Amino acid sequence: MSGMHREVPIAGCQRVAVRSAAQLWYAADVKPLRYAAAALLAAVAGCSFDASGARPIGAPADAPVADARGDATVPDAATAIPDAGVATPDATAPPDADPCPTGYARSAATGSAYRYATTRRDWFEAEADCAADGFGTHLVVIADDTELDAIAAMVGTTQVWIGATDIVDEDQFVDVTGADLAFQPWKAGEPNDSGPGEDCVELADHAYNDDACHPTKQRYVCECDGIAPDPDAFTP
Ligand SMILES: [Ca+2]
Ligand SMILES: [Ca+2]
Ligand SMILES: [Ca+2]
Repeated sequence: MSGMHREVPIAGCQRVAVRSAAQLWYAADVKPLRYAAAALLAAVAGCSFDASGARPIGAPADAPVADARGDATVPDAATAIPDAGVATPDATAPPDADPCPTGYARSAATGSAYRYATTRRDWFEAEADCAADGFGTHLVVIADDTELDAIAAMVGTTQVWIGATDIVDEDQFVDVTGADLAFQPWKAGEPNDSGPGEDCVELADHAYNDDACHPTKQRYVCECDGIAPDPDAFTP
């Protein structure tokens, strides 16, 4: 919903205004006047009024909706304004609650939160496990040297899967959110797509290597940054 209106609870007097406005819509035979009459009535009664949808907030779902010219149109379920629902802030939630799932530790250096998973999985299993943590979690996407250092400090020299792959388009590396891979600190001679092919990226001692997504099983790092993974980026 747009921010064009201020939502207020629909008190008794406002319900009457909304109902009257809806009746005016149907009674008036000059369409532009319908809009003006409804808006005026709602305003006088203290109702909030959604100018984009031209329906008083709280109006029944079958109340008329005006387009920009003031013509009444058939209500559309996709654009209909929810009836009288007013979001109430949760007064019990602390304002600085970390939105990331339990098990993630936030890095002051990068602003993201991470989970170092020590169960060995193939790349696909690892990405699925990260994504299952919640909205905005995925295999880590390393954006720059600062984040590289943060992850290296976490895993040492242990090889870990990260959220990068060229499985959809050989040699066109993307991250698991679907963006082109912006930061690519490859080891010398990598990526080499060795053997039957290597399409998934691991961090190995501070640099990248492409490795076989499957059946190679190793540890991995998940990141919580609020960005959802895009399966199209890693579905062959
Ligand atoms: Ca990141
Ligand atoms: Ca490859
Ligand atoms: Ca390789």
